[in-house]
Amino acid sequence: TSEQFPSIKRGRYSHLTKTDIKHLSQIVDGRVCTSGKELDKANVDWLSMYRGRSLLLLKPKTTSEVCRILKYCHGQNLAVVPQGGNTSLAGGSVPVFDEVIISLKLMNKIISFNNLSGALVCEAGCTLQSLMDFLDKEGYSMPYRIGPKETCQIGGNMSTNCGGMHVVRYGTRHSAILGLEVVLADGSVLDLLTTMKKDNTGYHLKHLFLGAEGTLGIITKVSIECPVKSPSQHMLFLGVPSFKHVQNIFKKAKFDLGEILSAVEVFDETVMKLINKNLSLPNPLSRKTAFYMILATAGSNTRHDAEKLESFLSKLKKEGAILDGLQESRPEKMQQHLWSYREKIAVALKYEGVCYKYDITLPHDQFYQVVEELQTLLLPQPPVMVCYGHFAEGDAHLNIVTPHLKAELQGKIENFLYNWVKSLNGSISSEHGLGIQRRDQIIFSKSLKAVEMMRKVKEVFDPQSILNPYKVLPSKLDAKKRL
Ligand code: FAD
Ligand code: 2HG
Ligand code: ZN
Repeated sequence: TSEQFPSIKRGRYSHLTKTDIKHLSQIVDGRVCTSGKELDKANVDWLSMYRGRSLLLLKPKTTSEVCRILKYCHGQNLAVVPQGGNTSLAGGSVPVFDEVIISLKLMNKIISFNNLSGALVCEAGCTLQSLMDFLDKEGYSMPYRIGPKETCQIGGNMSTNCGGMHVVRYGTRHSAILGLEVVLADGSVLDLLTTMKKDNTGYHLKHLFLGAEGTLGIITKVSIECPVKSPSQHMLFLGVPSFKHVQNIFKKAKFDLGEILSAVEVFDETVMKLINKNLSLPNPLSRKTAFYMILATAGSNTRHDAEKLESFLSKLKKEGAILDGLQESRPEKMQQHLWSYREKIAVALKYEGVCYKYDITLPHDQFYQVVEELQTLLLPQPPVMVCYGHFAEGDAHLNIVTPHLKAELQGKIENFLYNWVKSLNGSISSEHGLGIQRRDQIIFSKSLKAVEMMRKVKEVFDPQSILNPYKVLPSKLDAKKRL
């Protein structure tokens, strides 16, 4: 069993031999790590919560190399874990035992871009930032934005179906995806790499890989539709007195800013304190408020957008919905300064010690109630608790921060939280996925029938279960226990 997960037994996979290492090294022309810092780093997740014991990291450069790796591992019954930027917040990207790590980092070429349709085709290991930079020069942009853009990769983004800041405008990864090239567990290629937007020929297989967290195949190429870079962009940073006002601002923004609205983010005063303290980013507003909101707009006509924003803001001021605020339209100030307040929250929290992270979808009315409920539950000494997130989608990032791990505290939180989310018909994983961390909790958001169908899908794509084992699907035992 794993030290970290005493209930998980190592699957009946082969143990890596010297012959395996030699063979696999030959496939990737010696681009391997069998010890050292790079391998150590690849064994540990971003939160330093999970540590695997893989003895081999492979760095293929082509689809054909990925095919040969998987064909060999399939034949030898060796388990593997695909790895992108290793920024997963669900422990999905690191081995649980000794799985071979297949890093996509050297598969980082842009293959084509169509300046008329906006279709971008690239290899899975391109970082989000590199694609943003490329598209910027073409007058286009990526349809999503997440904090670790310098490290996360498009293959990882698709595999987690990551959300981020612009879902309100451009939808989830399902909306922009045009096609994928995937290497299946047996080493064969599933070519779904179209650049067409419309194609109803049969089942939409590509969507199965979004959010599959590397359990159904290794994505080697991605084709996505990119929106044009809006010539008129604005950001509002607002100090808001109460959660009731947060809701009103969101509603007004939908009505008044409508088609130009591109982000609706919220965070509470504790988050602001931790940003100020741990990131040396002072409050950009002149007064402290209970909540802060970041709203962004992206349109095509500066004058129209400015008019809309002016009328929107004057209504909010009249109602007392904002106590302070600033508006920014200079691209470099928005990109390099204001977005940092939102994108680096997870980094600011990490300085405080252990973060119990919960990424839950809630009805908008109950978004902040989760903090009040937990504060009461954990009396007389509730730990530091913050809530922030992508308000438009009701995606609440609840973080409970303690200096050290406390299993009893975690048990108490989770016994309440998952049942509460279920009672509200919410989701226990809004955008981060299940990985190893939340796989057994799937049943709080999906029926047993749905889980059974997922297992069947897994069996079709990966009958030997060599791809990222122990992730996403619950252990059969746990599913029964909770019935
Ligand atoms: P990894 O972490 O390496 O892998 C993630 C999963 O995908 C793993 O299961 C892995 O096995 C699999 N995988 C990776 N590459 C491939 C591939 N080519 N083929 C098949 N499977 C693959 N997430 C959000 O949704 N929204 C956010 O706003 C957000 N903000 C974040 C902020 C911070 C500071 C951090 C650390 C994380 C954040 N995340 C967010 C989570 C994370 O960044 C995303 O899940 C991201 O999409 C992961 O990309 P990655 O390349 O790092 O993938
Ligand atoms: C974000 O939106 C990420 O910043 C991280 O999804 C969430 O820290 C978290 O809980
Ligand atoms: Zn998020």
